[in-house]
Amino acid sequence: MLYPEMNEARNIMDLGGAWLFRLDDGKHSEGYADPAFFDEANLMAVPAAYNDLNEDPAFRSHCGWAYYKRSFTIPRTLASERLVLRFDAVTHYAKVYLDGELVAEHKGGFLPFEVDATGKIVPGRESELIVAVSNRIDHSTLPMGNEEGTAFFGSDNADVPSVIAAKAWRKPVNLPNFDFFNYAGIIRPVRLYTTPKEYIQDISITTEVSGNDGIVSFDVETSVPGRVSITIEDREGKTVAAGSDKLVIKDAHLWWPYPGDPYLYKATVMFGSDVYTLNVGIRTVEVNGTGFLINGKPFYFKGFGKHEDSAIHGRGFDFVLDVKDISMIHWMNANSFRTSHYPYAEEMYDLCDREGIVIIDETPAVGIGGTSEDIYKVGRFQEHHRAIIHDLIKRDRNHPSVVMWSMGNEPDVVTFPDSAYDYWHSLYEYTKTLDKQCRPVTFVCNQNNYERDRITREMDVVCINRYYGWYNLSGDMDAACYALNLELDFWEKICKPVILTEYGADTLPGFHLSVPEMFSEEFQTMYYDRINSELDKRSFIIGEHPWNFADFSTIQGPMRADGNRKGLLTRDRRPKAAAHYFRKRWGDIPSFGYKET
Ligand code: GCB
Repeated sequence: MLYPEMNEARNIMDLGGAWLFRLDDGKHSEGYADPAFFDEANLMAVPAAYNDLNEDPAFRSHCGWAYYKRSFTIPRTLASERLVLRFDAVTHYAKVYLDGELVAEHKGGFLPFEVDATGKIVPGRESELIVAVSNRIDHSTLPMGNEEGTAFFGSDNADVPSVIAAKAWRKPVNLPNFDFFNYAGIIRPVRLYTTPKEYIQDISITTEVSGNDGIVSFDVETSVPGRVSITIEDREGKTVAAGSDKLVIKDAHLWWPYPGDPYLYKATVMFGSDVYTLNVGIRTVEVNGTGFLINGKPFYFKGFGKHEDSAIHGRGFDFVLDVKDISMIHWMNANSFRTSHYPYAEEMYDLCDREGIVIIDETPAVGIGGTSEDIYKVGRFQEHHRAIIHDLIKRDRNHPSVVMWSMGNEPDVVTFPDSAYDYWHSLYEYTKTLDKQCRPVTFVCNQNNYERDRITREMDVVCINRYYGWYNLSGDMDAACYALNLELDFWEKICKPVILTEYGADTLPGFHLSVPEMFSEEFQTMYYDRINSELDKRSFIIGEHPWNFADFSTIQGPMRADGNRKGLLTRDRRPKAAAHYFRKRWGDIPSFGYKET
């Protein structure tokens, strides 16, 4: 799906701002509110997660539908245009009503959807837009919520009669099977954009390198058959290639990750009176033995697992924060991150293309499990998961920064290993069919019985989250390193590239100790230094992603004091001591050829 663009053929109107808003009162469970329902409404910022924008505790703990409303009128001068209403992300389920008519329903909180509103929105006449949003999570949603009555962090004393009774008595609650706050609402921009009546529907590009030349192949879908013409300009604005599908750029500049030059060409696609421009980065990606090659050279991932998370905005789109995060990524001499645990706002991918930051692009399939039954049999998420992978690749396939797809994070793959194998193997094969650029495909596995897990080893790159020294062997870094090495001996025999996609220690900024114990800044730095020394001895380890880039909000519970504190940065992006440690370490580690023998 193409990102909305303003150019000589297309216009954009932003529908962000202060909308009317009301949490469901229990009488509109189907997700529809009549306009009179808004008589007692609050004001709500769009885009934003609604949870932290009101001091009524119901906003944070809400479970179910919430309603947004606004009116708008667009200029009469747009009468001859095609009009498209686009939502970049509504978390997790949306019903959209235009002047009382249901015009769209969308499941999944982190990918865009749009409605052709030509004829429904009449230029010069006021339109009323109501959006019903559900934040419900269960075994049919991704991320997944528990249905057996226990939240991620809390055993709830399962066999105590009074606790059982209280759980049955309380009003419905979301029980996330994942460790980030379930922020909800219209979290990304809402826009109305125009195209000519005959228009460019979609564009997919693939890039190859042949000798010194770059070959860029375009697959352009149009609303009606017709001739497409394409030009490519270099950074100076000089046309370097022209054609209709396969364009050759002589002596091409390749796109290189930071600190190399992330060179971008500008492609302009023309069809009738429609025009769409996009950045094109020419680079190759492949796995070879235990190497991950970008432009034929072995790349070393230095970076993080991240979240879209900040004070007040929650998970709401925040361009200021994204620019700051890119700056901090550069400051720490990092070169990559994983979009843990859901696709991020498209603006971030655009920044990464321009800044040379490499992305592992992850779906919101987190928390698959958490039940004593076989989740692959009792769950109702399978079709949805496929649809998400399909839509994710359609959205992000043209970004040179995206070098690998992650189908999900930490599913249960050991309780029912055969079901897990069948499920993930077929999903892997499906994902492979969708990407013409043939990027590597993976999923990220948790600390489990790696001998029993049959599927992680089948991924193109083995991505493992490990907390030796934190959740197990807590504080004992000698034992932690011993255990880690036993496991790494196992992975060495698998002969695949391995990335440590998570490892970390909760740390309270400003808590200092002379003897490094857990939660102190000294422990966090020592923990990383000890683990990294082991990683450095293994040539098949091709990346290190500490967990997490910054502290972030989670559900309340006995394991979390003011959220997850494993950030190298605080939630407001101030460095802890470990951030300085990594800045120095990564300054000394090249992005390419670090472990070449
Ligand atoms: C994990 C999860 C991540 C958590 C992290 C933790 O394995 O992938 O979502 O936040 O552990 O800190 O417990």
